Amino acid sequence: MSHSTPIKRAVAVAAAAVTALALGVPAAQATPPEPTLRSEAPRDLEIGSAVWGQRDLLDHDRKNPTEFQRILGAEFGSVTPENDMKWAEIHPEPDVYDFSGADAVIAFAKANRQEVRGHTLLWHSQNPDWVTEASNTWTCDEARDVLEDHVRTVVGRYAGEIYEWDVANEIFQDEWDAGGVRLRTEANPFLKACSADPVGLIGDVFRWAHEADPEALLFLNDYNAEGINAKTDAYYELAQELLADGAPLQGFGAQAHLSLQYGFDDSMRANFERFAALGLKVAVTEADVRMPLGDDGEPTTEQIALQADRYDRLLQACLDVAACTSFTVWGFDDGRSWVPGVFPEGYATIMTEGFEKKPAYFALLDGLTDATPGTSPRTPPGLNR
Ligand code: 9MR
Repeated sequence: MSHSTPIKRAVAVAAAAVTALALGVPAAQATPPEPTLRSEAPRDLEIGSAVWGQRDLLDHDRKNPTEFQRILGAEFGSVTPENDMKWAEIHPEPDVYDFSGADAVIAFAKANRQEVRGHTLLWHSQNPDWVTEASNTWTCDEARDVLEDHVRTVVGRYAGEIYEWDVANEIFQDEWDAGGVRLRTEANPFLKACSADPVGLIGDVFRWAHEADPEALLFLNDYNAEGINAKTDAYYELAQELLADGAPLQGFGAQAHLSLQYGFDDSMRANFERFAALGLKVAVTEADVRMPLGDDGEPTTEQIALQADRYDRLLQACLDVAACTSFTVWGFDDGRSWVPGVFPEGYATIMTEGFEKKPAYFALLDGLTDATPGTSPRTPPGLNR
């Protein structure tokens, strides 16, 4: 697969030649800047990666970044804290907030002129023990008070520095879960305490977040939410209900954790379009494409090519829909991917453990290079750029 970027490369070569001439060195010696995902992205689309600040950014030194940090800054215009803003990390005890990991992500983003996607405020997973235990006895009012304090504190701390927030994450069960697609009123401690009116609580979480940071775009976010299916039908209904109720819902995110064991759902573009027709933004929020590997731990040539094709199709679905604001990969290198720890699969990201760019990386680069430059402002005014 080629990774030439004809027009921008030609411009870069010409510019480098002019500079070289001005400096009195032969043009042939001048090296044009390498295109990156962020340099090729249309103006109205952020290309992002997840990063775990607590693990990979605490030692960040602007003048002497690690190889990982250099690539993260060079390739991506947006970062999502992979774990640092989750309850267990940021609010480990009832009266204790630990902002160290999240602050490191924000500081890194500022140093590299990147946007930040906040993740996440209401989720059934990675909650601290004190929340899980208390949820067995909470009244709805008690749960609401705890959640409101958390949302106002966390969103308020980073107000003006987050362009999109995954407010509610994975709040619907899957078709194959007991009881089928319905709100997670058992697994989610807050929805459980307020199971008499979970939609009322969800709407209020959006209201509290909006009051704490009126500039951030507020999203619903889930996996298995790419195409049109029973789960996204449920989200489509919920979105309409929340909007009719005046809740400041502004976006729908499809995580896009794909596996080559399954086919690609071609209804992704249509799914994004129906949410966009409600007036919402859409986003690909956690893309990766995993696969079962052979005994040698290596993918086949066919798998490598198919992975590139899947990344390309995910990106195209976003590029095809004007309301798609961001395309984020869930980590860019296999060495830091969450996948091998959870599935008997791997090779899910766009670079190897040694940061070698895979065909999947070049598929994204080519797709961005060929995309029509956008015309809408990339972010609301006043953000950290
Ligand atoms: O990548 C995250 C991993 O480091 C955590 O251990 C895990 C805990 O559940 O969460 C992972 O990120 C998840 C994201 O927050 C929500 N969508 C699914 C992601 C992969 O599990």
